[in-house]
Amino acid sequence: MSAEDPPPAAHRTTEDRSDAGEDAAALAYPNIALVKYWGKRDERLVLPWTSSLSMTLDTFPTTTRVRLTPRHRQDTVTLNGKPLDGEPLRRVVAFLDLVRETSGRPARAVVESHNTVPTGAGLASSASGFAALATAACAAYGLHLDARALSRLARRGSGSAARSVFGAFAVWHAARTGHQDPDLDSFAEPVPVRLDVLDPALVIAVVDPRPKPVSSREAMQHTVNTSPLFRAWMASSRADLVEMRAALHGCDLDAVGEIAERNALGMHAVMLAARPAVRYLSPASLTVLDAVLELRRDGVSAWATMDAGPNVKVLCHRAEAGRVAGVVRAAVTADSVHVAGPGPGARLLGDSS
Ligand code: 2P0
Repeated sequence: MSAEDPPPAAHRTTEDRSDAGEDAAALAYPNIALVKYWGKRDERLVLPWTSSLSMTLDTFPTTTRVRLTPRHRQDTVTLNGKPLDGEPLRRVVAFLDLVRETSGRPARAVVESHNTVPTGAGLASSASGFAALATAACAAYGLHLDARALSRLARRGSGSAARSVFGAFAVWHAARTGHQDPDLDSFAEPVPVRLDVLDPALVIAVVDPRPKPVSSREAMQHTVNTSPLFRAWMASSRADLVEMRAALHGCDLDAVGEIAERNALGMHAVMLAARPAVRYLSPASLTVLDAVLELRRDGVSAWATMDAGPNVKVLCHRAEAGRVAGVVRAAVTADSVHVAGPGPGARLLGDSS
């Protein structure tokens, strides 16, 4: 954060807000889960069956501006200059309705969002999108939330957005079983990691930038409803989280990578077992997985993770990211290959009026 930047939304007080409501802009980065979220136990409240853990990136930010327009009868939402419609618009309006209900301000809004990540290609555009929207909308509607409450709000837009409220490593807690108010109990928080020792990078191989044919929202619910492996997935993912926290605490990149790779493959296995199967991986994804295996045989710490799309992210040391990117480029016709490090949490941008 530079000296000119305003402090994050959560740390601003009423007195130091230069944009005292009505018009605010925010920036947020995507995150990649190393222990995945796949399945909700409550679709309305966006409560996951299992906790998840991710790294927020320093690439592909989303910038979102929210302006209140009390004279308008509808919200207007654009993404990269194009008006949203259908389900994506419905989700943003439902999110704004929640902000209106919480803030007690009924005004409609104009939302302008700019994504630098390919939208809907399993590169976490909804995480950065809803984290930026939550941060900007809170400021525009005059809602003063701390970071935990902001992550709970962002969760209602898109589960993974709860984690993008925070920088570097974050865990998103599933509400504890039997908790009297699970909505209050499901939030993200930072996981302290000595980044200089762990020295993590993710090499992102975009093998196909097109939007996925099935949304993750739809695919995960279909998995919950039909996959006979779902219970086994929950048990193994819960165990993975415990081991992942220990591996991060110990700054052991090989252990972190091993757990992340098996967790991602387990998530794809549980969806492949759904009826009918959900298959996001393509032949190009498997080619990158082979290249990663080859890198490990050559003594390079490289581990793969894949989300709701065919693109592969390879966890490695930053010092070796150039070599890893070169091997991936040589193995597959990738649309592009990027190197990302740990990035910052969501934050308000300076006065946007
Ligand atoms: C994750 N994914 O943990 C997992 C791994 C995709 C694969 O979170 O329905 O867009 O909006 O809560 O957050 C993508 O799902 O789904 C996701 P909703 P979201 O990153």
